Amino acid sequence: MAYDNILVETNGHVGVITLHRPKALNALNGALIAELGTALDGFEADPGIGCLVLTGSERAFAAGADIREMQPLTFPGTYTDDFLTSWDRLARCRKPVVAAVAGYALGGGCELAMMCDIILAADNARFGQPEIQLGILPGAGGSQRLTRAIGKAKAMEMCLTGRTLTAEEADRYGLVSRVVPLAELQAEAMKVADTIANLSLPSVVMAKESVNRAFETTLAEGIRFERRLFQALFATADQKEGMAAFVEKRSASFNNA
Ligand code: CO8
Repeated sequence: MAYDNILVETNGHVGVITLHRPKALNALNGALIAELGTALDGFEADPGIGCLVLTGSERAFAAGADIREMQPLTFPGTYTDDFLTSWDRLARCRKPVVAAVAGYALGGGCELAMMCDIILAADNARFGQPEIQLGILPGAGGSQRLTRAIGKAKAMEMCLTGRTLTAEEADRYGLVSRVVPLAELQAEAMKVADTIANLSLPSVVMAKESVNRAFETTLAEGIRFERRLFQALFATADQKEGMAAFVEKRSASFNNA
């Protein structure tokens, strides 16, 4: 499959998607989002892939939804077409996705990063929801995921004023898992993804589902959900292998079974 707005490659058991509209700071247009969905479908269906990396350029992860494309939109059109609904594809990804964010992650770019499971930020990363400055508001989950990630006070200031966070602030507020020097970002993201991709896929997918459940349910229901998944993993050969490897003091070799 040929892509015009993203680069797609496989590195061992890791699928790498690079947002690639360099002239527009990776502004996210409909064609790019459609291609992203196709690439995600491909990696999800590929049994050889255990984890994904989503990244951009050194200057921009993505500077937001494409403002030029959105400018002529109307309410009846956006409502009838359910504009933005296709963006959910990334959030529905069952395999883990590591976002490697350098430069601008603004508006839809910040929202895309927040749909990923782990955000690694380069020291030049900037996170923001500047939609308010355009007379709109975050439309791909920003007001919800940002608030859950960093709390009402900080999310409210960002959404109401458009203030951007430095990488160091994003780290301190808990938006990203850690900050690394720009030159090390891609290697570090690959290292994290490779570690995950070499674990047992059923346990990885269940762990992701279980953590995400915490945002959707009560503590008691979440704990029950986690316990059922935990119990289910004792039906896998990988649990036998993982525990045998520990007892025999060797590395485990998982088969995703
Ligand atoms: N849309 C379209 N084009 C863009 C965007 C964008 N979001 N961001 C940058 N570009 C283009 C510029 O127009 C420019 O193109 P050209 O050279 O043809 O004029 C090129 O990228 C380079 O940009 P700048 O010259 O502006 O670069 P600077 O270094 O001076 O500034 C900034 C960088 C600060 C990032 C600046 O470009 C900027 O403010 N961009 C817009 C940021 C923004 O407002 N983002 C939010 C957009 S709204 C949104 O995301 C809604 C989300 C809803 C969900 C998703 C719906 C699809």
